[in-house]
Amino acid sequence: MFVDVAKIYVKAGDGGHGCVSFRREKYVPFGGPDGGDGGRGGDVIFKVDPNMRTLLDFKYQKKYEAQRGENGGTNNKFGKDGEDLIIKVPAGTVIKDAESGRIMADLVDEGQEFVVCKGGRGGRGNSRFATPTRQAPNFAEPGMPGEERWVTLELKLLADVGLIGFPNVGKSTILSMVTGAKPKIANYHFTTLTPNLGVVDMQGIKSFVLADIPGLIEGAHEGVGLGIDFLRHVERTKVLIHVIDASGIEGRDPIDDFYKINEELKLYSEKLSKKPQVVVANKCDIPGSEENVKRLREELSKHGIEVFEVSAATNKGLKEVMFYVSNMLDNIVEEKEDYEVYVPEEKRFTYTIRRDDDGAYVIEGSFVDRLLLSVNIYDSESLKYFHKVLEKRGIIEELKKMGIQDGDLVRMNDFEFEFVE
Ligand SMILES: Nc1nc2c(ncn2[C@@H]2O[C@H](COP(=O)(O)OP(=O)(O)OP(=O)(O)O)[C@@H](O)[C@H]2O)c(=O)[nH]1
Ligand SMILES: [Mg+2]
Repeated sequence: MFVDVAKIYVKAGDGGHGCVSFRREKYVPFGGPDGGDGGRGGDVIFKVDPNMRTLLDFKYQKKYEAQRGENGGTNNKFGKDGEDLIIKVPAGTVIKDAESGRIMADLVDEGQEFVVCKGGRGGRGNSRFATPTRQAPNFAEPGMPGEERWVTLELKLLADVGLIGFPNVGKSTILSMVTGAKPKIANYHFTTLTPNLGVVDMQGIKSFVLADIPGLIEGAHEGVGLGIDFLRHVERTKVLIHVIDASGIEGRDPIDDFYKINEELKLYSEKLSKKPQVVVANKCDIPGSEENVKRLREELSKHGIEVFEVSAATNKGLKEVMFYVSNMLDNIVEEKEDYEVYVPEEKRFTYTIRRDDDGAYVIEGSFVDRLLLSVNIYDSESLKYFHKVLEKRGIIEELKKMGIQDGDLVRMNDFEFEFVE
């Protein structure tokens, strides 16, 4: 099965929590703090695997989570870092942030890697909070959560040249004649259901990759026929070989065919419709095609498009096409992909302050959630540290600006306290 789009959930590992612990030694009644730091959570990383051809794996597994960091231990033992999770993808996979639809990475080269979610930092253990005046800190930091997001994966085949045209015009026949690929060929429409790739390797030319996609028909951009889904796979090509049935055996006019397909291309993507084209007038072994080739030549010379007289079935005229195309490839300057890489803001800890109906100052947000995890409200040292963090973050200052007075109530989730200057 050929799968070329997928939406998956990825989450990096959370950091391990710092540990609260005190040394216990024989004959030492009051040991110092010895709680170790938590380990870092593992990252989620995409990596190009040259053996993969489709995104089929992602049809079955949709959730990917890296390992969390271990919690810190007693005796200043560090928690082990979580292992990174490496997700293999085929070359040509575009990674998008599902929420914004923006491109985060385009993985093209063998072995190329991209960190899509960073693991959370481990929390510091209580031994790190010991100071000359705070010899027995009864609190530690919790680990930071790992980043998480939904991403869409889109496979865009890596081919230099694409074969396009109506169904049954002989695209797959051409691929089978000039490359080692063995696509299905038959005398009916939509024989080809998924893209095929082959390498054109002839003496005297630089080899290139040729892609054959399912046939297009009028209304393709609206999803008629196999729709335009497969046009994605010729987006990276540099040249299009537009195959036209010159025999007119199916009752269509070859010149009409040319314009109709180009109209569909344009409706799908302006960029695609501007790619250089070469026209292959195929099935020239069928009587009556000569006249059509002449008309095609006349018409397309207006657009500066070369028309080749071909009989793919008997392998006539194909070599000339491949030489011509290869020459075109040599002369096309590689254009830079013109998208902007989207780097989502790292999840920072945020908070807001507002007044409640009862006059209390309410502080809420992820910063508060995390801070409260590290507070031991039964421990005065811990509360002092807590107060210090509020001060450092500028929250006390902000409260004062809002007009807070001694004795006013401050509420953070379930935790309330009276403000004292
Ligand atoms: N007479 C003649 N028949 C040809 C020629 N090239 C291809 N055919 C026949 O045309 C039919 C369609 O060929 P395919 O290569 O499957 O066409 P396609 O464009 O890939 O078709 P779809 O995959 O359906 O879009 C087959 O029966 C081929 O044998 C040719 O040069 N001359
Ligand atoms: Mg085909």
